[in-house]
Amino acid sequence: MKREIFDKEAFKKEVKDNVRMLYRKDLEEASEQEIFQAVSYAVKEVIIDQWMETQSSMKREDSKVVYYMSMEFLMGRALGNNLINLTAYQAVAEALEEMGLDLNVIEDQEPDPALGNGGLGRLAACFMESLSTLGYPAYGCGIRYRYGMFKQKIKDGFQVEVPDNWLKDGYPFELRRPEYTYEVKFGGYVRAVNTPDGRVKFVQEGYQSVKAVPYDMPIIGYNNHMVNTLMIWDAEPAECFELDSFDKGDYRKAVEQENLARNLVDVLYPNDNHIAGKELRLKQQYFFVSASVQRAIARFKKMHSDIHDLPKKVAFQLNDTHPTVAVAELMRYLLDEEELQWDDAWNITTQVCAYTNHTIMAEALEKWPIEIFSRLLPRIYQIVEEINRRFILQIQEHYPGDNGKIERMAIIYNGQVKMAHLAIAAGHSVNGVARLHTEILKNQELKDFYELFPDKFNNKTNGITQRRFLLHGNQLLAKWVTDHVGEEWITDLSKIEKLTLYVDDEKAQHEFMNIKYQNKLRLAKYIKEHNGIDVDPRSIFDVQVKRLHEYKRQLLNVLHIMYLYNELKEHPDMEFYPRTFIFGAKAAAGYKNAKLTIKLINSVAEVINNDKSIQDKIKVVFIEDYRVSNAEWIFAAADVSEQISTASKEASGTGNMKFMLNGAVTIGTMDGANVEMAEEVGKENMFIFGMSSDEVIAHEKNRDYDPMQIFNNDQDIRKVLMQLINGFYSPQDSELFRDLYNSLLNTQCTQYADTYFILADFRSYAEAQKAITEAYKDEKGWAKMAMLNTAHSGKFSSDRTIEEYVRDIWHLEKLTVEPEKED
Ligand code: B1H
Repeated sequence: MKREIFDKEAFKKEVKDNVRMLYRKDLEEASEQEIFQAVSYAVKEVIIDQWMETQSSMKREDSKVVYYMSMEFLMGRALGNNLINLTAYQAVAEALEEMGLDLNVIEDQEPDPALGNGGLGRLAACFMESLSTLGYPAYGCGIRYRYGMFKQKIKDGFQVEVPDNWLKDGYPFELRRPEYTYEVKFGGYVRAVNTPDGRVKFVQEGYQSVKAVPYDMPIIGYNNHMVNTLMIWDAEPAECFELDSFDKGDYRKAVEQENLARNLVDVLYPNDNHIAGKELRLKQQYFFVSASVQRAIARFKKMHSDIHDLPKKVAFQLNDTHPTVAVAELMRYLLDEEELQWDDAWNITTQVCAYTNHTIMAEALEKWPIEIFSRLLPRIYQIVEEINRRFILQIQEHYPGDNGKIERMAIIYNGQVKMAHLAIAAGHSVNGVARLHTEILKNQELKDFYELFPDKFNNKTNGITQRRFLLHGNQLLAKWVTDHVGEEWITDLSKIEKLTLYVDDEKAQHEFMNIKYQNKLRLAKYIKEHNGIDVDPRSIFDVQVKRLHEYKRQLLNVLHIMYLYNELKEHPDMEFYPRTFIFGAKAAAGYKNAKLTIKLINSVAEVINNDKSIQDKIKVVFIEDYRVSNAEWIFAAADVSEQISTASKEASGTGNMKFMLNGAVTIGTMDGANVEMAEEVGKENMFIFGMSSDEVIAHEKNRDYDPMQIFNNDQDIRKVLMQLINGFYSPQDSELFRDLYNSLLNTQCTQYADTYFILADFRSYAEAQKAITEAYKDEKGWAKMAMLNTAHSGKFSSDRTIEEYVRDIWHLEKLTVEPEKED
């Protein structure tokens, strides 16, 4: 018999006791936030037992551990998912109901821990959850930003950023671990010291110290008693590490040191696919990497005496280049603290480190000016120089006389440290995040590196956790799926394929679409509450939610809506199936065109939603503050999923998979993981349009794309673009959208007009949209298509992705956690 984790009565008492202990209140007096805290602490009790059991099993088995190093972990709320994974969600919901409390309302009190921007950070969160569910020992290593991703308010249609003070009420699912505090050193200089045994030692002097204090968060596996740890680092002034002997009594330095700690982890840089290149960012990187490396090695050394065994017990996965200083930090430790020889240290480092590339966008490639890098990290810079010197020798040996190779591949060149080159030279594995992306890396972006190190390159197509994005986010559909195929899909998503048996079954079709309808009602209510807009749940819910970026082409989507509106106005009697276009997107605070696109969407919404003459046939909704918690509802309610990036630009995408799992049909380009989705579900069950990545890349090479030709030859497009600059959507200021217009047509303003081929793909997009309407009108056909999408989403579980990382890169063993015997 399965052990009941929650004794209902005991749990109820615990919640009441917690309210008393924490707030000196009775339940009736407590606020919703206080009740959330009390419930969370009651849940934490159970977690702590399993957490301790897991840690002791890991020690007992002496398991190899992966350290997933990432500047971002976009966790989203924990309470609901913790309960789901403890298989206690229903029991707790009932217990609370008996106390007159609603679990949904309590869940809603939790702030979204948003320590990430978008896909890259959310992927890290899905990976952690899958690692626990699959039973693999892992630590996530990151930063405990005091302010996460900003909250987005929309004022007059413009985005306004509001700080996200997620820690203000205290976060119940974190645990401060001051016993694992480490010192991280910045600045100063390096002195070579002769040791008595005739060697040279390098010591950093005149530096400033920061104390790194970890907070651990539990990552709960599904129904398996496994609880891994996410360690996120806080910075504190290093009052107890004294300034080293040279600086004793230097008051100014002491103050500087204190200030360094104060703002180090204040805030997440809110850029997606774009590097700000700020000195503070490099400090953040070294800060959490150095602390994590120290903790990993300390843990290893507790159980092992020979540092050469490190690769047998430890793997570092670098989530993009952001934590790549880990390579040099590990080298520093092995050389300076362990006193290994270079070759020995290098051998260990390469076996431990592996690198994932997440983008080919040029503005996201990390390069640090050597002035900043060497000043901030003098010893690390020395080591990178030596890595570079040896790497160049290797290149010269391979390609004698080919200076082009050195120019393109060197780690340090033109006064910059190129982090991707460092990661590739120093890691044993380089992976892309979808097959197409990996091929582009091998054949274009990283061609030289692929030629030199073909064996390092491999693909790991991204995935998502079905526990959050179906079991928690879409409970109606989850239950329905379980009723039809059993509950195995929860831990083995490939089993969801059995749904194909039902795709022609009218009753099943009806039930499936009715669940979609219920989820649309839920979202419609949310929209009414937040936007004050009435949307028709019988209209097609056409959704684009993701970070706002020009390459993701939200602009193509709005331009098409403007075109449809023009059509409706010109032909009032045309047949038109009602559509609700739903957007959600945050723009980086300094990204002008992205912010202007948000304004355009809202302005178009304003005009169209208030035009009675079109009888509500089009509605446009911009959902404020798109984040993990409301995303779960949005995916559940979508009919159409917009995945319309310029082919070759979206490395993978993961939202695409969340929609597919929830039975939305994709309109998309052959980009990122869309390619593999089409392979799984069949192109006939998606709406594919636009140029291929090869075509895009060819145009970029030949520089032969001229959007002006399209503008001149296509009246509908011309009309839409004119509306950007004639005040049609901005009567107060007809120049408001000029920059968007210019981005499409004016080569004076951007190096290449229409960099993302919006006009080139417009017609093909419009055709695909038309085909969607036709398909939707066929109720049975659509139900079948939607079900097929869910049924063929099995490949896109992050469980599958993690199994591939384990098999090809990390080589971990599964751990079984035995529940402790009860007395
Ligand atoms: C992705 C980023 C990213 N790729 C720099 N690169 C950042 C780059 O703060 N920064 O400096 C932040 C984020 N994010 C995304 O990763 C890709 O665009 C998606 O296509 C992909 O699905 C996701 C996960 O692999």
